[in-house]
Amino acid sequence: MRRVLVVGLFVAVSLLGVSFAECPSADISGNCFVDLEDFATLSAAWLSDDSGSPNWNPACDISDPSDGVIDELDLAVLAADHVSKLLLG
Ligand SMILES: [Ca+2]
Repeated sequence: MRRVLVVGLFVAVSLLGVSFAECPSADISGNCFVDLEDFATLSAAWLSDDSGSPNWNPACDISDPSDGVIDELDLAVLAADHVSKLLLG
């Protein structure tokens, strides 16, 4: 019984690690795809910043490093991840 639990835990942790590793950084919606849903969410937060903008969404601050502004740096990350998915499948 103990062996089954250990193996089950190992498999669960391994699967979680794989699923997190495969999700692109620009996956704002959390569905592991960079698609129009992510683009729409980023668009809704466009040019907002973390100083009190009503449309600020910290999940959209995907530039590296994150800088507290939703701008072309975040859009570039989203576009690169989207194109990467198209080219690599
Ligand atoms: Ca940013």
